Amino acid sequence: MTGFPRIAMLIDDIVIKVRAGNGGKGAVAFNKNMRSLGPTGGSGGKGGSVYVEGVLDLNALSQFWYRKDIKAKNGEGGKDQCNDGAGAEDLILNVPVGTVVGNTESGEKVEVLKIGERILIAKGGVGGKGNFLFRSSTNTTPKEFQEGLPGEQLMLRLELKLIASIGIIGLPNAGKSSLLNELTKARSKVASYAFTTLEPSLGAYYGLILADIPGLIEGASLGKGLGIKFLRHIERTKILFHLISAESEDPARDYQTVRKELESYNKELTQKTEYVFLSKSDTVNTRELQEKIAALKEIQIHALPISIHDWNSLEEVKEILNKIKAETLNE
Ligand SMILES: Nc1nc2c(ncn2[C@@H]2O[C@H](COP(=O)(O)OP(=O)(O)OP(=O)(O)O)[C@@H](O)[C@H]2O)c(=O)[nH]1
Ligand SMILES: [Mg+2]
Repeated sequence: MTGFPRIAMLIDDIVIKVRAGNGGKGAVAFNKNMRSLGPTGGSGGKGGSVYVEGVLDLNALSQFWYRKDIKAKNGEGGKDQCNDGAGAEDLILNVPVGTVVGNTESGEKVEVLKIGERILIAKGGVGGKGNFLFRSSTNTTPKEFQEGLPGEQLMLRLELKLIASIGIIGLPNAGKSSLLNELTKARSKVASYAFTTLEPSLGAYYGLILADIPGLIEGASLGKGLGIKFLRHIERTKILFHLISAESEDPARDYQTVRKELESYNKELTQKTEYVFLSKSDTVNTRELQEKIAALKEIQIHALPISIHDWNSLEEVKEILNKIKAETLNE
């Protein structure tokens, strides 16, 4: 089988060469009609520019693994009969939101913060003038024309620094991916075993970005399970949604296990605003649910019971999201 092998690893730091298209060459042509002699060479079209655009797909940078030399098309040359050459299409490179785009030479950096946000990286060259534009009263048969200008070229470093507003964390199998999928259009893999999610995935709730983080277990900070390498993805999120499964024998212990791992990784993670949810609330009866909520209360944790099968509970989560969204907009 040919084609691209699947890249299992998340590409989050890559250097590529980017070249915008050159402007097309201006034409030299003359009218063949004996009654109206004169220059008719059209101008060249503009070269394609290169833009980056923010997308939700965290794996978007992997396209550059096999394609490190990116070039937009050149503008077409001018033609006779005063026809200008066509401009080349711009090239749009999809990068995950949260990508820092740096010029390796000048050190200049810009960050792609929003889905659909487009930033110009390399400008296409302007097309050259054809001889029609060189005509004058003193020069009625100009042979002059211009070459198109070259497109900009640069080396770009693309560095992914996740910028989700909310990180969804918890032990494996707590229902993190299911919740992300319910709240957004994301299709994060869901299954009834631990470590279904191997890479973080993103979803957008009306512009608010949620990150589903692979499950954490005791000892993650020492490298157990998937380890903690993904925690760096929530270093920049402001808010955590911490899910504890209602199926758990000891929800308070589950809560503390995850908090301990966060703390071992970086104390700052424990200072973020945290909303705690007792997930899969439909899997236990009301009495058991109350007991588990009470157990969490004993360690000063107010947990909201939720289930993907309970529409009302999801509405409550959405209310929280709406509130966060309103506050984010006011910042
Ligand atoms: N009954 C019930 N089952 C749920 C609920 N949410 C998730 N599940 C199930 O629980 C299992 C685990 O769900 P996931 O969403 O994959 O859990 P996760 O926390 O993302 O798991 P990892 O990626 O392994 O860390 C799946 O079989 C889901 O169908 C819920 O609210 N109620
Ligand atoms: Mg998952």
